[in-house]
Amino acid sequence: MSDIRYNWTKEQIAEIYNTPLLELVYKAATLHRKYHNPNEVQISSLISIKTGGCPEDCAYCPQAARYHTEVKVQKLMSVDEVGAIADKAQSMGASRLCMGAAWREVRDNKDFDRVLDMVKTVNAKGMEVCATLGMVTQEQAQKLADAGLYAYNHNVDTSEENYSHIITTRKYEDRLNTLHNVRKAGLTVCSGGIIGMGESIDDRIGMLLTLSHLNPHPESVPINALVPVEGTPLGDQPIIESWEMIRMIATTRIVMADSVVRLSAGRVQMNKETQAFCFMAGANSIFMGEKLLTTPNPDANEDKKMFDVLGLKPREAFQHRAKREQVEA
Ligand code: SAM
Ligand code: DTB
Ligand code: SF4
Repeated sequence: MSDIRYNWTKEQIAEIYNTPLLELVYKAATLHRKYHNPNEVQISSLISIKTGGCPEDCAYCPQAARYHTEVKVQKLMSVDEVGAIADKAQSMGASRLCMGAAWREVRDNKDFDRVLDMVKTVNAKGMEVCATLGMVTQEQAQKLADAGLYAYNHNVDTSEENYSHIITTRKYEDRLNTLHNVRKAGLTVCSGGIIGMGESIDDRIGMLLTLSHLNPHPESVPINALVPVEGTPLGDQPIIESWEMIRMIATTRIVMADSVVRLSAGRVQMNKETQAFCFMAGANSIFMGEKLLTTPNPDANEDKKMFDVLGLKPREAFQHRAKREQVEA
């Protein structure tokens, strides 16, 4: 049976998720080696191009206007500012840059035109450019693609069943529609979710079921550990156990063998041994830089040290599917 499948059942994913941990990691690591170079981890950088004041009610998010957090609203950055941050990130080894805006959806206005210019500027540097701007229509996604966007990030975040407990201002279906629009515009898809929000194991499995039934699979799957932020409804959630993150990453690696699995938010809460275990289990990207969008991230020099200790090399841009073609040849 092919490793790349779009018809996993809930029972099959549950069986994988519940495999004894060391056996699970071994299976995931075996597939990881088949489809990816295990000595490479992509360094990505995040820029919050427009921060805070978001009308949505995502229970985890410090940028939602309705929650009282320490996030200060900042209007859309200039193209020059973004260009300068991209240069710095690239000099630190980043081959991908993700621009995030605290928007519910993209509107066809001057701000969007400016984002298109940002995309052109960063694309010209030879980096994979990703954007996460909320819901988009197919026409808007096409404009982003024409400007040189490589990927669009839009997370399903959790299972369909759990969605309304986390977000009420839009539906799961809206999320899937945007992913469809992005795919139709020929962009690569980046979609994953968050664990540690109080969801059940069934919800984690349900989320992977949704993602693995997308055909093609999202080329990029970020797995975030909740960063609990004071003032948000999930501000008091306990930090998840490292083992849960490792288990989730390994399961993701197995059900979407040739996707890039991103060890995303929550690394400040993890020691280097846990992160090494995540790389072993199939994670092949991290966000580097002092901040994610609004919350802290490990120190870049510490990350460099971790790469040295583990003998990891930064993965270059545009490597996707090269290995799969090799496997299938
Ligand atoms: N507004 C756009 C949207 O919601 O699609 C883009 C930005 S939004 C901040 C991108 C993703 O960041 C969310 O879908 C969620 O998965 C993740 N995220 C936000 N706050 C987080 C937190 N406190 N901990 C972990 N992940 C978080
Ligand atoms: C994703 O899945 N994680 C990143 C990126 N995609 C945009 C964002 C994490 C944000 C964590 C909370 C914050 O820093 O505001
Ligand atoms: Fe807004 Fe995105 Fe935060 Fe939801 S996750 S509140 S849509 S910025």
